[in-house]
Amino acid sequence: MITVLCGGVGAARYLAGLVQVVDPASVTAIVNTGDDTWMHGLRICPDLDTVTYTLAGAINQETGWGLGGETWQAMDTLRRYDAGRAWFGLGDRDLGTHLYRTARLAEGAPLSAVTGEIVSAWGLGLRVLPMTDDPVATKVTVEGMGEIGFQEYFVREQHSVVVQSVRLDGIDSAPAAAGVLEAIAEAERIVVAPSNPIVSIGPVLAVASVRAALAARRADVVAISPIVAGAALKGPADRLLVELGHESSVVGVARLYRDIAATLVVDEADAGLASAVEDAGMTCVVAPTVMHGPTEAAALAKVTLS
Ligand code: FO1
Repeated sequence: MITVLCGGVGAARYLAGLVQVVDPASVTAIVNTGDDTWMHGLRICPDLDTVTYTLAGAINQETGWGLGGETWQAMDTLRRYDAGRAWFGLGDRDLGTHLYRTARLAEGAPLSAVTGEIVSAWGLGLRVLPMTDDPVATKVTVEGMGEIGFQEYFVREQHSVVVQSVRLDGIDSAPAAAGVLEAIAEAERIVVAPSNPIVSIGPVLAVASVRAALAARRADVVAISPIVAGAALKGPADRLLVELGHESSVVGVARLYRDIAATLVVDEADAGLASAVEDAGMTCVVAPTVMHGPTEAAALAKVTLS
């Protein structure tokens, strides 16, 4: 069994490679839910949906979120009533997922059960679990604005504002979702996907029982650096690291992960920092980590399993 800690796009690409080289039934993805939000009255779980849609081959390839072949008629109607609400786009096809999830949660089903239903309806063989069934909300304190929700920071402000701190509302009392701790305890290999260490992997590691379970398996945990040559391939991870006092480099990533992971996979572009990663307390493996497509993703998956 292989267990993967996941954020959104980078994790989804890694998983798409992994299921080419191992039986999908042996894979459990534990996914960040700190990005989750209420929008237009619906419960939105962006990272869970990005993982699901990517593995189903249904993701919008251009954006990395939502479904391909989208139309936007519902948003046009919403804009007619109040254009100010339309900064967060829900496509007509994607809406079905949020309607279903919101209805099932209102019926009392836990998020992990609803996620299982959605994943199986898309015909996927792997197990996808939210890190917790409790609502956890990533909040960002931004220069000149105070504290705002994660999607307000990421989408409305296009993450072009200066972040002073990040708070995970609800994390202190959040238990791991059913199956999460077992998936960590029983896996032969645990992989930390190349996702944002602060706002994607950070919330997963901040679930106290998850962190303790990982620390107990440290020798078998392999992380992939989402920082290549000092920069994030996608999103604001590099700026966020610096704004919050970390180093935007594979060494900065190693310092964040060294307590829960023994090994860090870094890109060939960072081969020169391998000894600094080792000095920071992690075994360093140098390999191509940039996933241009399925071939590179499968090759990276093999590296993390070897
Ligand atoms: N990202 C955007 O940049 N603009 C959007 O309007 C937007 C809508 C959206 C709807 C559903 C969903 O699952 C994701 C969506 N995202 C959107 C992506 C999302 O905000 C972020 O990529 C993640 O939260 C960061 O991992």
